[in-house]
Amino acid sequence: MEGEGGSVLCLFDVDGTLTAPRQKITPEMADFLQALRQKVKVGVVGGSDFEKIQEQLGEDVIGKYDYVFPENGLVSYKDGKFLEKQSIQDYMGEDLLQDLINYCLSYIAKIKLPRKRGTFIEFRNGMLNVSPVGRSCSQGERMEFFELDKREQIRDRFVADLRRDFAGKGLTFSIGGQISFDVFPNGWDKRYCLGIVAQDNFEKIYFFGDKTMPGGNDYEIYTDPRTLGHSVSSPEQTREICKALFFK
Ligand code: M1P
Repeated sequence: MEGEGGSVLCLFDVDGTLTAPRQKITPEMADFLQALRQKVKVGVVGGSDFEKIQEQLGEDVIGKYDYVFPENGLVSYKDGKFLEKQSIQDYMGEDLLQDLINYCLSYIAKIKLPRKRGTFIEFRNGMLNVSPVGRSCSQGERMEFFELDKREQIRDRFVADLRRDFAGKGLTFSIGGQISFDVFPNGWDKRYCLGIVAQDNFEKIYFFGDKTMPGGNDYEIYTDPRTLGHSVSSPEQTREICKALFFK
């Protein structure tokens, strides 16, 4: 409960909002969220898959938060229990899926980068995650690609070409992290989790995220009329805003 009034849910993005990108949550932030849970329900909604969210938020992540939504909520947990998951292959069909995978692999094969590693496409339940450098890069290689990408817009150009060549196929291309972008059916962005929490009839749903600009993977849920959106630039700012909202 918030103050004296109605039922409240706070939904948090993970990377850049609760943690530094792809890093573990700090003990201070983890403790703060448990204190917040005494006042409101707390959920996390990340673009990453369950394993990465678990690495970042802790082994017992589903026991620590009221809702855990990996992959934008295409996989869902509530009160420590698995709820449901989607299947991108069932939804898209093998034909379109393979056209997309083949396109991405050919595109990546034609880019010369300072370094390439492995896992260029990660196949998840509700999305494909595509990384030109490869997800198995080290932290140093990740930062090297991220800096290069800022200068040369490698992902922006890749995504622009995909949007042009897959126009009308019902797909969304979303840049949420540092070395990759996500591809999923239209509507399978972070708003997807709002459909799941709707059954719990919250009076207010706050959302906190850092990629809230158009094209960012928090944009849709941040601007959705069902949420009270807050744009943050660091975990520290997330904590300060929550303190002002819920601990006064
Ligand atoms: O949560 C934001 C993004 O985090 C990762 O991105 P990257 O590895 O590029 O930094 C990925 O898990 C991505 O799917 C996710 O959107």
